[in-house]
Amino acid sequence: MENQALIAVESGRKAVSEKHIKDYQENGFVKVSNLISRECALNFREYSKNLAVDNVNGRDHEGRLNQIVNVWQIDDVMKELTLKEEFFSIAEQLSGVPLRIWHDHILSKAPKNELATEWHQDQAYWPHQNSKNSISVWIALQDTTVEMGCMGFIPKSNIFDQLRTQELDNSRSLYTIEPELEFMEKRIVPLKAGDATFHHGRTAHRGGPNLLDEWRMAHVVIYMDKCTEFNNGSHIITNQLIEDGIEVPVGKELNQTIFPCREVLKTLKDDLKKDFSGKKKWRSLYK
Ligand SMILES: O=C(O)CCC(=O)C(=O)O
Repeated sequence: MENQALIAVESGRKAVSEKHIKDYQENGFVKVSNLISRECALNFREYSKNLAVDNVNGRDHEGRLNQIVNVWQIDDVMKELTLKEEFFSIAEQLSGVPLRIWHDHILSKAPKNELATEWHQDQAYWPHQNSKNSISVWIALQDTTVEMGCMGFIPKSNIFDQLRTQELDNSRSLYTIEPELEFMEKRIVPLKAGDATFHHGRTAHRGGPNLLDEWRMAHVVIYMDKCTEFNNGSHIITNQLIEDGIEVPVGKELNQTIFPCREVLKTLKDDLKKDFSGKKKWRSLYK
């Protein structure tokens, strides 16, 4: 993508209010309106849609969701969005701890895709220990209504912090694992283009079916605690690092270059060009 014109990331906001922080701390998720401008969101929508449609290697989760992982390492345009410092700062304001980027992903749902991404928590899929505050920002790249497959959340479900992984194609999987969750309130959160939700790694959520004729495009950046350690679990991101010959010691901090904390963000872009030149491949596997 060397000659690709960059898309300016116009931040709608640089900080969140005390109310956002309180809501997030209470419920395990919060909606943040106007995280980026509408125009910026729509520009990224077109760009990322072309990547998703062209991406034959993007993982298709039994037809329900197409996912391109770590796109920021292989595409300079998307990197501008993923590395936006304001998102990082807001994630730290909400979680209240220093963080690192775990990975990003483009999550797209094809038109007339009637399959939901069923209720699940993210954390159980990750090879992490010592990470109690992981947080994802899910940015709507177009107006994302219920009909288009917006996200839904179970407030306070992050109190269940020991659950095993759930099946994304089974609407009852989460409830089978923790029956109490079936009776807890569900909140469906339609978003306008440029709005976002931030959710905790243990907050149960679901992406609805896309009943419309348009692609549903979202860009997601996941942050983990800065002190997160590798627990030797199998995961596409760490498996790939190991395959690339990078050391990932068990029980030690995940502090490799691709997991930047905020202090190194500014210097990162040039370093990454060096580190990843010649290694442009699509990496895509869920969670
Ligand atoms: O976009 C979706 O439909 C699901 C998103 C999701 O599961 C996530 O961001 O963790």
